[in-house]
Amino acid sequence: MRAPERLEPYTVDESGLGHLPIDAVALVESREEIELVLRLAREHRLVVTPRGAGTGMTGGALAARGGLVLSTERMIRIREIDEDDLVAVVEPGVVTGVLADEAEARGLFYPPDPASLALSTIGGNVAENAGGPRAFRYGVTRVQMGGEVLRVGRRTPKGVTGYDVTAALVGSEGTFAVTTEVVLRLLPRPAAAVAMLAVFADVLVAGRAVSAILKRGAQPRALELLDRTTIEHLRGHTPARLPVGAGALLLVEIDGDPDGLEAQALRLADACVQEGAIDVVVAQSERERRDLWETRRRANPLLKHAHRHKIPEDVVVPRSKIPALLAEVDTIAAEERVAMATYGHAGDGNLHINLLVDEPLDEDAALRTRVDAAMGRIMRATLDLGGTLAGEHGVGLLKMKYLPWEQSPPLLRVQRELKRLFDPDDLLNPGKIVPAP
Ligand code: 2HG
Ligand code: ZN
Repeated sequence: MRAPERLEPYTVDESGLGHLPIDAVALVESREEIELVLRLAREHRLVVTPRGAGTGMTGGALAARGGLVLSTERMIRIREIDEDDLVAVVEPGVVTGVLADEAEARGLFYPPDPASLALSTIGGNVAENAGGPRAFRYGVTRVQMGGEVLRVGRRTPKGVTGYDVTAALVGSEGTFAVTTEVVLRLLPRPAAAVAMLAVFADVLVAGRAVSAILKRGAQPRALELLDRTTIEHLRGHTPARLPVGAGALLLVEIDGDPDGLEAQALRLADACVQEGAIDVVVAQSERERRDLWETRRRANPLLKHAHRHKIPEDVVVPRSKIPALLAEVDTIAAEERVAMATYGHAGDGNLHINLLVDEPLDEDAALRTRVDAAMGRIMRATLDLGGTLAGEHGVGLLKMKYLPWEQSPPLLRVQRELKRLFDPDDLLNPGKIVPAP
């Protein structure tokens, strides 16, 4: 389709990078149609940007060089859920939460839970290595096997045949290939889960508590941190009531057999108190537990709603360095006079530091300079602490210029060569991830 008003939704994502113009959208419904589009694109030298639901945070689905957007939103079939071998075979447009519910209805479990799970699709999750709170226990999105034309990976739990091409494809942000079908591993559904909120007066104490709690042997499936600014944005707009006066919260969840779970919850609550929590509130019902997670998932939309610009960071540091990073973020925010809200997957050392700006950035050069300086300083601090610049949002357009700060010239060269191997004409989502030399 080409009508301008119908193209508009395909020119934007959740990165805050604004609208990038495109020429047309192809709404494909099958693998054959994807093949056809890609063949025509090659013949006519047309640039193609694959797209799932457009919930990405770094511009992976934005068409950096215009051209055609290839949307897989209509490929929504769950082809198979194999309850014996614990695998699901799905089309790329299947919504993450739909697959999770479908698995749950059969006593199974699809762990990845990006905050956007009600909208985001499996194809996009695979392209971006989407994570979420449960990535702490279960890891970010990985697949066992890719498309039909180039079928990589395996359906078995184990297998080492050849190079790990699957690993190169997953997280390639639509720059190597378009996913036509995905095989995902499922798990048996944990019998029960308990969630609790540990309340801290100070975010640095909460940050220190993260590694201390884990060192005590607790094995939660999610361990999230929310700072004061985030809490104040959530308050009054979410199903769960948030404790008044909290300087920071840790949202912790354990799962397993109901028998042992209560004792485990008590030990965990005790560990939080030992490590400085002033209070611990345990969800008393499944409803309260779900409300806590719904509350957590609203952080991104509510912050976005409250500010003209919300520039998301997705850095990761070794857990023990979380307090150092948080302290540095406070210093940077004060010195550059840029407001920030920090929350995220602290168990993984993965923090979303969001720069919040209320004035129009493109009309104020001095403000732009301060925001850029703040971003750069957060990246530098992360790398100085032994961290990495992207935990689960990909590199896309937003982080591209920082990649050479983290990765050596030989490593960047290898990645450019991989891109050439998969896409010799540079037609597939060009201008992303690895900057030109
Ligand atoms: C989350 O964890 C998402 O809520 C969005 O990854 C993060 O708003 C963000 O920066
Ligand atoms: Zn996240």
